Amino acid sequence: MFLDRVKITIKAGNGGNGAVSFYRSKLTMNGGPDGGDGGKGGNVVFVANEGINTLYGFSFKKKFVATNGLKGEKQHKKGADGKDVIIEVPCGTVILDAVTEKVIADLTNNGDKFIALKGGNGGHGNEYYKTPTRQAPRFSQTGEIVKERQVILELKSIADVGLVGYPNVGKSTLLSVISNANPKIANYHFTTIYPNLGVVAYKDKSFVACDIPGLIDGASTGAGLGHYFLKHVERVRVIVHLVDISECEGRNAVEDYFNINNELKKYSEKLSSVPQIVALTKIDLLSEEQLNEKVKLFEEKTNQKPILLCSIIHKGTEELKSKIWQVLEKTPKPAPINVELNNFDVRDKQSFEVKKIDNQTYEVCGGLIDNMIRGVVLSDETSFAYFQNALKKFGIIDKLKEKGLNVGDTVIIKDISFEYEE
Ligand SMILES: Nc1nc2c(ncn2[C@@H]2O[C@H](COP(=O)(O)OP(=O)(O)OP(=O)(O)O)[C@@H](O)[C@H]2O)c(=O)[nH]1
Ligand SMILES: [Mg+2]
Repeated sequence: MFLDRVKITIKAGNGGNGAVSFYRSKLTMNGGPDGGDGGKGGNVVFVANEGINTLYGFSFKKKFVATNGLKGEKQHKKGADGKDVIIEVPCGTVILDAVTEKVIADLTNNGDKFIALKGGNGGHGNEYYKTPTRQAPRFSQTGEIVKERQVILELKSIADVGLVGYPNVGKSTLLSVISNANPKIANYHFTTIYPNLGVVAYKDKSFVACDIPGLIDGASTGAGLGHYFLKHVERVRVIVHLVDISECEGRNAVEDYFNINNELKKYSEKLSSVPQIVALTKIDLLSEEQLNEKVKLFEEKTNQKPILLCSIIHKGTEELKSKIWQVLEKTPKPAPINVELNNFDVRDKQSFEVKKIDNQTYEVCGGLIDNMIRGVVLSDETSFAYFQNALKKFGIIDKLKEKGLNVGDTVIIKDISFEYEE
């Protein structure tokens, strides 16, 4: 199975909670606070690995979770940080936000790395909250909770050269002769159902070529299989357009040439502007005289200077490779795909929303609340006082009053609910 798009779930580790602890020893009964901070959660990291060719592995495993940071300990000990989850993907993987479908990263080269989600921060231990006026804080901060997210992995082709043409014209045969690929070859249409990639050695250089399923009339709008794979060809640097000059299937070579180009153009302007090398295949099926006549006609009608190929006996293949290399040398590698969303991992710590549930009940939620609540222990007076102050400071009380809050009404904030007093 060829898998070139898959949706997966990722989650960074939560931060560990800060500890509440007080120093004790035989000699010291009431030592100061010594609760350590919680550890940071692990990150979600994508790494491109040239040893992986497909997204196939993701059809079995679709959820990747980094480990949480551990809680802080007494004696100022910080909790251990969570471990990152490393997700290895093939070179040429584009990562999109599953909600907006915007590109968040393009991992083209081996070793390219992208931290998609950062682990949650650990909570502060009670030691952190010690002040000259508050010598013994009995509260700590909980670790930051990180929500799971979904991303789409899309595999774009990293081929330098794309072989296109009608079915059965000999694309896979050519690929098998010039590269290390071993594609299926047979005398019927749509032998190739998924693109094959092969490395072509040329002098002391090499480049990557791919064939795609044969194109037919209407391919640009979905006929046949080619349409689905045309997007792979959009990023190649040169197209080798194969035309069966023997016309052994009853079609006309000149028409074939224009039809395929038409489909490429209809699919996208970008595709039709990729430099093209035209190669005429199956020349061995014609007599010399027939061949000369057909080639002459082809050249006149198309204004092209095609390469004559008989892949099975390697005729024309060296000339083709050299021509491909000449074009590749002049054509820069495509720029990485533009990242459209730079703040995929930005967490909202500022917004809040006030909802009126009924005449005497209000609820407040949002990123600001999630963050603020981490430092609150209801049973602790100082902690609760801090919470009430924060509600005023951030304008939450004003907003509640605007919505009609009166003394004695109930305010619900996460799992806390209290009666409002002035
Ligand atoms: N006589 C002759 N036959 C060839 C040549 N190249 C390929 N063939 C034959 O043409 C048939 C189709 O070849 P493929 O390489 O599978 O063609 P394709 O373009 O990849 O076909 P699809 O994958 O179906 O689109 C096979 O039977 C090949 O042996 C050639 O140069 N001369
Ligand atoms: Mg094929």
